[in-house]
Parts: sequence; structure tokens; C-alpha cells
Amino acid sequence: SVEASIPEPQRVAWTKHQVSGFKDTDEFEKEVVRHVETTLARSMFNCDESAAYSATSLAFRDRLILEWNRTQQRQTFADSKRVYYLSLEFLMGRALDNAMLNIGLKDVAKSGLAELGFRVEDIIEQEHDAALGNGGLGRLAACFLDSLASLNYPAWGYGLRYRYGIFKQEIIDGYQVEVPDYWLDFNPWEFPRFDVTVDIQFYGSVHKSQDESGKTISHWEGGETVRAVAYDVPIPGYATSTTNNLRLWSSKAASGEFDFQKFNNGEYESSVADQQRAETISAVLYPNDNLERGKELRLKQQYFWVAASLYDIVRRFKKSRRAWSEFPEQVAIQLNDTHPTLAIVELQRILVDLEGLDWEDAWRIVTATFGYTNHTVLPEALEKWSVGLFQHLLPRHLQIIYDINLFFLQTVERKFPNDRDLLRRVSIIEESQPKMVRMAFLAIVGSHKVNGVAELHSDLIKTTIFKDFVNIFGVDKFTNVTNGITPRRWLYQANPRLSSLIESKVGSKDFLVDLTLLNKIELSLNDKAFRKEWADIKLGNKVRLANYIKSSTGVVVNPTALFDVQVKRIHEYKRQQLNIFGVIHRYLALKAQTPEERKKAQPRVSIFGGKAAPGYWMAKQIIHLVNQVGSVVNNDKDIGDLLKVVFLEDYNVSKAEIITPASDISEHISTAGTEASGTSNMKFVLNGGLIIGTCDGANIEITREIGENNIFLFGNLAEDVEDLRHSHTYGSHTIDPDLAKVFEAIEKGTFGNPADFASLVTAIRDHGDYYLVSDDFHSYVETHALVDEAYKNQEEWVTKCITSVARMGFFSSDRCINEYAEGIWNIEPIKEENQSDGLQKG
Ligand code: F58
Repeated sequence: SVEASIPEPQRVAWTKHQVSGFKDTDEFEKEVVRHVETTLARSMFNCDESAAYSATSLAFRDRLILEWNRTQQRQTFADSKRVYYLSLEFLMGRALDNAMLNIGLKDVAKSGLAELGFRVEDIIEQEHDAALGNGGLGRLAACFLDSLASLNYPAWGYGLRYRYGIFKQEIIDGYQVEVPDYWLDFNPWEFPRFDVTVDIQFYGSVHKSQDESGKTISHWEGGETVRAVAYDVPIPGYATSTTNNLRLWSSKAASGEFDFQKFNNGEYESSVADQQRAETISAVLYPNDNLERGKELRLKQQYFWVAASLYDIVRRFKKSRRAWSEFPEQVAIQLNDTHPTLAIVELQRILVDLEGLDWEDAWRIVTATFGYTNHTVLPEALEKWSVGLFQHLLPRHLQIIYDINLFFLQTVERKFPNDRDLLRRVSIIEESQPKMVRMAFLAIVGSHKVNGVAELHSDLIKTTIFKDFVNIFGVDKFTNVTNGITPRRWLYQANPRLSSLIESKVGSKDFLVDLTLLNKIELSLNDKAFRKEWADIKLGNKVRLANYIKSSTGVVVNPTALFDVQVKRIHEYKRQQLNIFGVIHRYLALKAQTPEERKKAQPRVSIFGGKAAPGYWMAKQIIHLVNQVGSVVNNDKDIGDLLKVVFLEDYNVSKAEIITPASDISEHISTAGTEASGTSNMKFVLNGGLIIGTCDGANIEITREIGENNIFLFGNLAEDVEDLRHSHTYGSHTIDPDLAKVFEAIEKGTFGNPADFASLVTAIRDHGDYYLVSDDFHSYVETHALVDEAYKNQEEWVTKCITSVARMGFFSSDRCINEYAEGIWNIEPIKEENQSDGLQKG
């Protein structure tokens, strides 16, 4: 056993002093006071909320570390297959509340903090979000980590430790302004591992030599070296002792502080500059959502992170002294989008150049190891890198890519002789000017499974962008794993009252580990007290959001109005423009009514939130228009409470936790076929909100699960989009008459200078309306009228909400992770001995 490796007397000493975590209020308080007085060097006389947050976090961190060490020992001892989840983004949000709830000690913390003079809610609010992601893709990775730990899978996340996460958004005069997000001032959730470093090479050149047997060996030499330093973030599972690891790499100069030789030669500035250049690699998250821009620093980030992670993975494998052929039985690596695709090339390089394996043997290992998840069909988001940039930055990798491509095209040629156009279409190297490396194709060729993230999306990639690859590799290589969300954060943490109401009907907290148990609440559909409490909780959540809206925007909204929410990254394909045009249409309609008629209208609050990529002009115009409409509508005496329009600044994970539970209806209205899945749609329904949406992404599966009477679907179908676009360009393109009136109002200056919004209008009217805003406008407006009607019958509405929540079990990320584990990774959970299934604590 592990223990036997330590001699008896030492073992006795170590175990005698074994640290154990706090278990009750008293022990918790003792830990907090100790951290305040020693770690923070303060006292009860100057312990403010920020210091109390720090000490509380440190107390919880200490506890996590103990479980984390034990988990690592257990997983090492079990020596079974692990999965490594490679993602450039992990949008974690806050850690303290999550740690308290997952460990099951929030009540202890609450009473302990109260005795020390603090409210646990205020302390939680002190934490800065860990915002190392853009949107859905990054948040999905975070939900996956929660599920992997909660299900006791031996799993590691690997990412980059950006010094600046996604920018903070300020709204100034209605415009988005980006402010840097420096979040590392005090971060108790990370452990620097200064002993875990990897030196990463860039640039240089390749030389060939021959070994004794005459085999050619490639040597990648020269160039620049940057050091990767590991920072570990513990990931506590819910109601289990399993605490997994997220390892984030930080870059620094390989020569240490700075180059002493240069320093001594009086080149102080340039020695510091080298250091800064190295640190630049992990300095900042690229803030684009569904857009790839092909910047050298981005490719550098990718290789830096991939090479460090693979070195770490291979080092761990080598400790087991197994044959290389067993690598895929010990290691599964999942590529979260194409960003880590270089890992395929890097592993092939390690095996062939450094370990001396034959190409074919190495390639068998590589392809058996990797799986690739695609998150988009948008052409502008598909990664491509110019061959020239590759040649410069990673010369040996480019050679390997050419070889992978050569062997791949040879097999294609054998299977489909004389189809030159097919070879051109599927080549990893695009024969354009300049030549480009197509990363998605490389990811497909180098993986054993490729998955989309919702059924429609997985079907679409098979019939459109990856169609040829289905013919080449067979359809079984392509699969679907519909996304999911963690019910711990998105129900238990974000909506504690609804969670405990559900608990009272399910009979336990087991629905948090088996979300299908939610179906039990359908039995209480006619229980009057339950329904009353349900409605009450929603109102309470809306009051909380109304207070937040007041304090952040100054706008007073009526909590009994219908709250209509669209919060997500701003993008033309997500169609916030459709939403705001719909709001304008509503405003014009109300204005045209008599005061008598207006009395019948359903009061609404339209709530928007989300960041625009800094260089995305159209998205920024949309934000500006929303704010302008808000300032007109919110101050119109004719309108009063009938319509309010607010834009919430700086939408992020912790704000989502306030907004999601407070929605009556939320908007998931992407042009059909463009949103791969969406995950906030799941969060809103799970929190007892209904949704209005297009037949796109996971909306379709949500409909199947909850029933079509419980969702408001509208708009054209994915299969018709292409023809519609074609008709815009080559047929006659008439704008919907109601939308034309909206444009008229904008162009009259109703919402300020029309020039500010000109391109939003012309994109639709004059430039082909690529996202089909006009085609869907009528159906959208009509469906909103149905929403108003339905909301007036509150009893019916509550029935819809309860029924929907009861049927949302499928969308747990636990289900999703189990599908990956079985269908793609082939891994098994490792539980602590004598740990029973289900809830152990909490
Ligand atoms: C999102 N992709 C999809 N990409 O748009 C969404 O439908 C899906 O639910 C989610 O992934 C999870 O599968 C997404 O968020 C990015 O933000 C990338 C960031 C890096 C540049 C390219 C886009």
C-alpha cells in the first residue's frame, strides 16, 4: 500500500499529527480566527467583510486540500484510466458558496460567521468571479468539472491561468466600455506549484539525423524557451469526498527573474523585456465569442498550454512503467473545441521524435487517446492558421501535420480513387492564398470520436461541414452528447428556496445527484399550498432582481410585471436585435392605444445583458440601441409600468445566479441552425421560467422533454434557412411591414441619432438579412402575444412551470458526463471505500 512505503516510526509521527478539517461551528470559528490573526495579520478590531471573506475561504480551502490530497492518492493507487479535459476556458464564477454547499458545511459557516458578526450572504458577495471564459463553452467546462468530481471520476482539467479574465463591461452613455479584469490580487483557491514546471520551446528549426539502424530522427532545435508553472485549483464534488484538480499554467521567463548575463552587460531594459514577453503568453483571455482571428499570440497560448499539459500527462503515465501501447488504456484526452488540437501533433511528436516509436504505432496510440467536441457550425468560428505562421512558430509540428495529412489523403485516395475534388475538400491543408491549416479537420483525423453538443447540431455537422468525413471514416465516429448543466450551482446554489421546496416533495436532496427525481414534483401539481409557495418563491426572486436593477441602473421595475430576459453574449446570430425590434414594436403599439385600451396590456420588463467582443461593431450597436430604447421608454409617462427596458451591465456567472431564478420568460431566439446547443435555456427552465425560442440547438430537446405546450416556439426551421437566404439575394426581398414601421421609428430619430443604428437596419433591409430577422419577425411578435395571454392566467402559467421543471432531469451535466465516460472515454468512477451511493453529507 502507499503507507507501507514510509518507515514505521515516521509513519507514527505523521499520523499522530494528521490534520483533519473543521466539522462544527466551533471548529470553523477557530479556523477563521486563526486565519484572521495569523495569515492575514489582523484582529477582531479590524476584520472587515473582505478580511472575513479571506479567512472563511482559507478555512474552506484548507479543508478542500485535505480531501484533494486523499483523492489524488486514491486515484494514483487505483491506477486506472483518467480523463484529461483540455479547455482554453473555464468560466468558474465564485468558489466559496459552491465549496460550502458541495462539502455540506454552509450551515456551519452561516452560524459561525453570525457569531463572529457577519452574514454569510455578504461574505459570499465579496468574492471576485473567476472569469476565465467567454460564454457557453467556458461555462460548460466548469459544469463538467463539477459533475466529474461529483460522480467520482478520475479527471483533470487543464487550462491557462490568465492574469486578466474576460473584461469587465461598463455601460457609459449607453455604450459598452471594456475595463481589464485583474482578478489575482487575492485568490485563495489556487495553489502555486513552483516545483511543477515545464519548459516550452518555440521557433527554431528542425535538423535530421540517422540512428544506428538508419532510421531518420528529427531534432527541433534553437528558438526561444518559456517556462510553464502549474497553479492548481481544487474542485470539490457534491456530497462526496472526491476533490479533483484543475491545473492552470502560468507563463514566465525560463531564465528565472531576468537574464543575468544581459543584466550584467548593462542591458537591464531588454532583460526585463524578455521576461515580460514570456509573461505575455498567459496574460489575457481572448475576448471573442464565436470568432477566430488568427493572431500569433493566440497560437502561442495554445501550444504553450497543450505542450505543458501533455508533458504532465506523459510524466504521470511513465511513472506506471507501462508499455506505450497501453497509453490509451490509461489516458483519455478530450479536446474542448479545436483550441487544443495541437495536442494531437504534440503527442505524435513525443512518441516519434523523443520516444522513438514507429509512425504507425504512435498514430494508433494518438487516435485512440483523443476525442474532439465541436461547438459551432459558424464558418467564422472555425479555426485556421496560416502555414507561414506555423512554419515560423512550430516548424517541427508543421512537418508532422504535413505527414498526417499525407497519410490521411493516401487512405482517402485508396477508398475513393480518382476523386480529386474530395481530396481538395478534406485536406488538412487548405490550398488557399496563403495556405491554411484547418484545425477542425486535423482534430477529426486525430481523434477516435467527434461529438456535437445537441441533437440538431450533431446532425448538422454530419450533413454539412464534416459530411465528407462521415463518408471517409463511417458514421460511427460521429456522435452526439447533448450538453447539460450542474444542478448544484444552477438550482441548489442559485435558487435555495426552490431547491428546498423541491426537496420537501422529493423527500430528500437526492435530486441533486439524480436530477430525474424531479419528476416526483409533478405529483404535487394540484397541491394548493405547494403551488402557492412555488409562485411566492418566483415573486421573491423577482423582488431580489428588481432591487438589483434599481441599485445598478436606477430604473424602478414592478416585480409583478412579466420579466422577459435575454442574457448571453451579444451576437447577430443570437439575435438580440430581433428582441429589441420586438420591444420597439410593442412600444409603438402601446403608444397608438388609448389609455383605456392600455389598461388591458400585460406589463413587461425587458431585461438584456451580455458582453460584445471589443471589435464587434454590430454587437456594440445593439447594446447602444437597447440602452437608447430604455431611456426613451422608461421615461415615457404614457407607458409607465407597462414596459420597462433595462440593460444589465457586466453579465457574468454570479449575476446569472441572481437573474436566472427571476425570469418568467427568457429568449433563446437564434436563427435556426446557428446555436449549437445553448445551455442557459436549460438553466432558465430548471428555475421555473418558461422560454420563447426557435427550433434550434437544445431548445428542440427541451421541447421534447417538457412538452410543446410548455414552450413558446416560433420562426423558420433550420432546413429552410438556406433557401430563404438564397431568396433574399436572388429573389425579391420584402421587409415585414411591422418591422418596417420599427425601422421608420428608428430613422425618425425616436431613439436618438438614427445614424448610430444605421448598420443594424441596413444589414436587414439592404444587405441580405443573413440572420432572417425579417422572415421571423411576424411569428416572433405573434408568439409574444401568446406569452402575454398565457401569463394572464397565472394558474395555467404555474402549471406549465412546475410541469417543465419536473421534466428537466435529462439536462443535468451528470447525465452528459456519464455519456462521455461510457461512450467516449471508457472510464470508471473511483469511490472512497465505504462511501455509499448518493448523499453522504450535507
Ligand atoms: C458555445 N460556443 C455555443 N464558443 O455557441 C453554444 O451553443 C453551446 O451551448 C456552448 O458552446 C457549449 O457547447 C462558445 O461559447 C466560444 O465562445 C469560442 C471561444 C473561443 C473562440 C471561438 C468561440
